[in-house]
Amino acid sequence: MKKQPALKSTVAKKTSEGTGNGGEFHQFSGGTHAQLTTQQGQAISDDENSLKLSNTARPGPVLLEDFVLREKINHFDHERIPERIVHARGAAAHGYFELTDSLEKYSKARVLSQVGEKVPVFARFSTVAGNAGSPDLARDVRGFAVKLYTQEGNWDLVGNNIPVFFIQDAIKFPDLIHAAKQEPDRGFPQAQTAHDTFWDFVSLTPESTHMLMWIMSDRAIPRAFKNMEGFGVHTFRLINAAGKTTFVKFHWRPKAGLQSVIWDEALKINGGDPDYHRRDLWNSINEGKFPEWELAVQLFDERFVDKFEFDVLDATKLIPEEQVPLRVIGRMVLDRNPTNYFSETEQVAFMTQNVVAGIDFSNDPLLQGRNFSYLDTQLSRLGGPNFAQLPINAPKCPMMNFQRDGHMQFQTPPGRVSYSPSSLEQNTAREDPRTGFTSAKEHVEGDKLRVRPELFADHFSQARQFFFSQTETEQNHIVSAFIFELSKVETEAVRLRVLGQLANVDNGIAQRVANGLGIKGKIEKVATTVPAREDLPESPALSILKKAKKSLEGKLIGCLIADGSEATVVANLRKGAKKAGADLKMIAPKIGGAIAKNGAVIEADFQLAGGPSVLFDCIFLALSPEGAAALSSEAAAVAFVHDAFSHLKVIGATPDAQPLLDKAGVLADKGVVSANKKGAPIDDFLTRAAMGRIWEREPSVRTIY
Ligand code: HDD
Repeated sequence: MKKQPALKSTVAKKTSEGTGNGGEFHQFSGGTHAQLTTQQGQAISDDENSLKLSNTARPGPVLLEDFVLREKINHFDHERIPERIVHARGAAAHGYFELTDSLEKYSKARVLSQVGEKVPVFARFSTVAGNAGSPDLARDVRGFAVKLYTQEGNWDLVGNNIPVFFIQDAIKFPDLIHAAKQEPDRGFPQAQTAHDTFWDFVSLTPESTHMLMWIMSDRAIPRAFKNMEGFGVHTFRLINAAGKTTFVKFHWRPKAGLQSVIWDEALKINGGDPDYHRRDLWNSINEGKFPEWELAVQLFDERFVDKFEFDVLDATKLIPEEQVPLRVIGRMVLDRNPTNYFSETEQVAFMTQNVVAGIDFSNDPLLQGRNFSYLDTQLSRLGGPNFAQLPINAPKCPMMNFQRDGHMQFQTPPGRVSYSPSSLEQNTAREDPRTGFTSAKEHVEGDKLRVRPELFADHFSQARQFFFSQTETEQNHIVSAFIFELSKVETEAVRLRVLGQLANVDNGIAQRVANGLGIKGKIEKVATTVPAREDLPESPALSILKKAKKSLEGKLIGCLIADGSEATVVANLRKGAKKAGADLKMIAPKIGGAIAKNGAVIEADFQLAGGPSVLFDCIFLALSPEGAAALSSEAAAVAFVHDAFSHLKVIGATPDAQPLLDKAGVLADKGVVSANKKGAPIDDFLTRAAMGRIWEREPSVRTIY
């Protein structure tokens, strides 16, 4: 990047003629400022007007000679690079990884064996199907990619927030993505799987069934990036100093706990704040509430591989935590927002093939294909083979080789020698088998064939295990999601085929979805070679709700105010929220704030129409009788309360807010915390809100099929 020259110029009245801004320089900050220059460093005298053959009264033609204009427009014309074919929509942050438990016995990688060493990281979270400008709350898998700049080179753990994948072999990836992205003839719908091509493909690809259960679950609509688990998905290998290998799966576990939104809420957040997730990440870091995850591993050997019901190299299967427990070995903290979105978040190039000595690949055919794809895609996205020199991609350890030249070569390698072996110069870089990357030794023999291993053929058992490991509420949400998605599918045969695949998981699930779609008649199972096993034990670790954290830490409370609200109620709520670690936001009819009963101004963070309750985890109505009366005929206020109720949120209210609760159709339950005498039930509200949503309310606000 070009450095701004140190040259300073003092602001002065512009004396030259013909400026369009009253003859003055633009000057907003006072004092001195850096000189604006071209890319070539020439100082710019006028950034407001192109060079014209002109007189002061009328503009004449613009002159081709104007290199300032041409350079500026030319650069602008080339500001975009191709967005990622998948995971185009993303947000990222810097931070560090710290090892807390050494895996030296299993891996010679420094990052996995030196306890206490802090390794810089850059983590990017993303949706998969949507284009770069699509909303954050699409129902989708979230990318969870972490670049660890270790002292032994970059290690990229390019994972997702779901531990399994749609397909078993990389050769199907282009088909999967073509089916999921906007349909090629019409260019829509984007950022969603609720359309014919996606369901057509997956209904003909039974190996997707387990993943479908996950993406129809609330895992696909997380509350925030900080509330997501991350998974390396594939089985990798660790290699220790003696060359012994151990299989490993990587897991990121969020300190803030798992949390998701409700589907109707997701739909509305996409309108209310399409940047909901990236804003939350940015704000959390800005406010010093650094998102944090534990890194945990599942370690296993050949003996486990032989006895496991499925193939550990099949990316559509997971290994239940109950079978191979997680061992926590470190933590990742994200504590710095990017300085520039394009330079860092857009130009970062994650690649599965970036591993360091001590970590190795397995023969998972999906992983093997990925190892080709990621380097290849960077070449077209970043324009040439020197993208690793971009600051965000460059390793933070010494890097020396004889790769030379190419587009955008920023280095100036000295000397005559750009090859190896060589003898002309001292101290040229050499390979070293003792310290260098070595692959796990493996004896392989067989026929050259295009086949899938036999153990890969069971597509339904873990789908079934996942469904029945969920709470009743979560199962209901999965069923509703299937109904929603399939109701957007126009081709009846596709809907029926999906039901036929679901029947392979469980007849009951298929029947519930059919009921919700209004499809009558017997569901025809799609033929399968391996029926679902019914003997796999439930795995509570697969449920979000079974391990949800009951806390207000990091949550957002939305408080509705209007003229006449009591300032002390708001002050007490603020105090209580702070103590609970939550953030309190004020929503008022006017962004200028509300005039409290005592005449003070209560500042607003949101204007009512721009601060719908979907943006908050729970709401409080701090209203006076006049305020409640006025807001009862304000559709946005009624919707604010009604939505919070139907999204099962805890609602706190001053007694005077009752008319608004009534207008919004709020029925008394344990999540509606309203004092019936003077005073505000702040403590009760905060205690109740910390417990999370009121799941028992759900059957009273929407049909459960
Ligand atoms: Fe991929 C991007 C995760 C299968 C090909 N992938 C990408 C990103 C994530 C994943 C998180 C975004 C990285 C970023 O933030 O820049 N991908 C996965 C996971 C998979 C997976 C967890 C299965 C376990 N991917 C997969 C396959 C292929 C690709 C099978 C191709 C054969 N993925 C790509 C890609 C992308 C990508 C086309 C697009 C942009 C990029 O790489 O840098 O190469």
